[in-house]
Amino acid sequence: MLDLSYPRVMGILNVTPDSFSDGGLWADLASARRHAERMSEAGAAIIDVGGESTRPGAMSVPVQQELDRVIPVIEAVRSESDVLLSVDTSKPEVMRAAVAAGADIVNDVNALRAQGALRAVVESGAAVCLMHMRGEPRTMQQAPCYADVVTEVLDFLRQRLQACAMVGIEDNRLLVDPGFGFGKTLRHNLQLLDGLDRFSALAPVLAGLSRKSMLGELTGRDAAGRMPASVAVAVLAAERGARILRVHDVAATVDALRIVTALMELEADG
Ligand code: 9MG
Repeated sequence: MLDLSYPRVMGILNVTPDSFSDGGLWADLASARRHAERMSEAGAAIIDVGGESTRPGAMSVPVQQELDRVIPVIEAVRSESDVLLSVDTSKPEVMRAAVAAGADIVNDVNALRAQGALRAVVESGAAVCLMHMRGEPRTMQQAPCYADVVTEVLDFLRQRLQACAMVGIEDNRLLVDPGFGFGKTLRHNLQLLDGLDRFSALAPVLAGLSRKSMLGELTGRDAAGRMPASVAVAVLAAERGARILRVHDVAATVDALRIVTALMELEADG
């Protein structure tokens, strides 16, 4: 459904009161719609709608609350635009309702490990992004430890791809994501970025680094001041093969990725 021969941008639309960077900004329907429209006009190929924060320390919300947050937004954006929509959720009930409301992709930070999640995706016909997370958001940053983070994350994603294949989710519906910041230290995140090119052998790679705390650790800036570092790291990820960049700052990232794309086209021309 999307040409991934060059890197594309996924714009973040959190309809939550407590996300780490934009919590509360787009919580009412009118501002969520406007923000989706602006991101789409700025060149986002996908809008990722989330109704539960996955920041470190975040608590899970009840299914009905998540449904009440995301479904009206998905219905509204779908009724006025053809932009691809993904739903950021780990709950099978939300996956099913979101796809029925017009979502095209399930973006699951839990890689379809919840009971019933694999079935919900097979039956919905949606594409899916399988992300690696060690632990759960509430506790994941408590002393994460790996012998070899790249190999362990690759092994995990390989197993989740196999689980998808076994229930009949076709390869062309699958994306993988190493899960920057999800149960990883700064060093783990840098090792994953450095080794990102190894993930493309599994499936097209989605990378989410935008405004994350690793960038705060490196630059000393708060979330609002991390745009330049976010754009830089999106370019580095794209150069290492990432095909979808999940970002807050759509216009700046689209501009930067045009340069990566132009270089890719130059190389392809010989
Ligand atoms: C929901 N969400 C927050 N961070 C993310 C990331 O890095 N990747 C994906 N796929 N989803 C994310």
